[in-house]
Amino acid sequence: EEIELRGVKVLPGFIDADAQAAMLAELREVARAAPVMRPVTRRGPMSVQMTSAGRLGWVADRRGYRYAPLHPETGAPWPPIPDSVLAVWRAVAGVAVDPDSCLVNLYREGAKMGMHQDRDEGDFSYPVVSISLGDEALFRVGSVERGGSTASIWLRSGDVAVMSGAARLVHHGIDRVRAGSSTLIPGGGRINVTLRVVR
Ligand code: MD3
Ligand code: FE
Repeated sequence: EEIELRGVKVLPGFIDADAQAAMLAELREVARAAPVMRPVTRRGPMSVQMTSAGRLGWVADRRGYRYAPLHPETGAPWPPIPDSVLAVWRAVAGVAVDPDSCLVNLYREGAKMGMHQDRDEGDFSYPVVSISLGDEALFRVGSVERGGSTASIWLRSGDVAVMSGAARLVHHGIDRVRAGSSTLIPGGGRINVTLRVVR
């Protein structure tokens, strides 16, 4: 069944266990070609580690953050978006265009992500699609304006979320990850994959 939370559509268990394992194997290849980094923003080092696939990756440093065509440490182009990931976008995004960015967020124990908006993309009429793998995470959604009330939901391995329309610009974050709630990822933790049309 589909759950709607402040306009965010959550599809629980959209990806079955076998497909999750296959996707994880493809993501391991992404991380081999494009090593995960801990972004450092003006607010300091993030607890989430990141890498990307696709034409553009999300990079952060003291100068700010932006989409870039090359991995900042290897200087190489980002690897292609895995087929298993692209298939999820094509099934749920509802647009004819493929994503040009696939951000891979790795949450090891204790990692979280503060409330923010995703507004570094050029056209907010395209959706953002998010895939959760591994440990469960408490996802919080607010509104387009800063502050105000919020609502929360646990995202579990295999869940897919689609943010489109008014929900595309809502504030959101990950409050905490429940360590040991999944055995999918060796060493524990959570991976979130987000797909975007950046242009
Ligand atoms: C709502 N990632 O990468 S996924 C991000 O679990 C990000 O790693 C979180 O926020 C994570 O920017 C949350 C759910 C999500 C992703 C993108 C959104 C919710 C969103 C974009 C707009 C609105
Ligand atoms: Fe976000």
